[in-house]
Amino acid sequence: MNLELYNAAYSTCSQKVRLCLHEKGLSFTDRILDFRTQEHLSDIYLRINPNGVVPTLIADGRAVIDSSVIIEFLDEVFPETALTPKDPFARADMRAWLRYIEEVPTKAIRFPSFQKVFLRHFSDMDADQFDAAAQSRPLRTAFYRKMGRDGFDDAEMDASYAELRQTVMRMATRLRQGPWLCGAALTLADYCVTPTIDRMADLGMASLWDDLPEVADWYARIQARPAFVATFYAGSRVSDRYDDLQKEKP
Ligand SMILES: N[C@@H](CCC(=O)N[C@@H](CS)C(=O)NCC(=O)O)C(=O)O
Repeated sequence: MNLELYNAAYSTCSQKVRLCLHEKGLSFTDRILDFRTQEHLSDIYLRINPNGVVPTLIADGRAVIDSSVIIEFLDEVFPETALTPKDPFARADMRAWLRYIEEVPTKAIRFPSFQKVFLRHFSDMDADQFDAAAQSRPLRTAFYRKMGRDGFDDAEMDASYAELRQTVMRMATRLRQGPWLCGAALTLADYCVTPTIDRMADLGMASLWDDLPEVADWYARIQARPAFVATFYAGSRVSDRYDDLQKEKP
């Protein structure tokens, strides 16, 4: 099957898919979209992905969108190196993790990512330019408006930290039985949350799991995998691109 991945180097949702592609040893054409020139909001891309976000997988010419859908699709089409348990109860457990990860940490990590990194590209805009930028995002207009040109308030940031803390605490509880989130085998759930954990580390937030050695150990084991090394190539972390974040690096 011919695979092309529209993605961005440092997009956490793209990293989820790259992790699975590399874990399965699948080759793909890497189609990098430039957020700064808003390639992901161009008419041509919106026809492929009406949400105006990355990633999009093109498999034999057909588009598959949404990172969690894409990783399940890949695991169904390429079941060798299975990343989904066979037992229906274990599958349900893994899917519950996928939903939780989408609903809680994936949303929560956007707050520190935008506050510390991406906000700077919007803070110099005038009100009309900013409103146009917000409106042009099919899925994110409300999120951008909430952020505004001044960033999120303390209550919004505190709520996102609380959700990220809840995530690592839940992970630690599971990893005590481990070695992976869903038990004996690495699954899609581990790779679904990996980019969020890596982004936290990159933004200097690894102290959120200082008291959770299970999470630190899991992250070290994930980082040692060839798929991780291939996914997080030089230039794929925000601290690689923004000099002021260098000091936050672990
Ligand atoms: N539910 C979607 C969300 C994708 C998403 O939010 N992608 C971000 C990058 S991680 C994006 O493209 N943002 C574009 C923007 O903010 O304009 C998925 O998992 O694929």
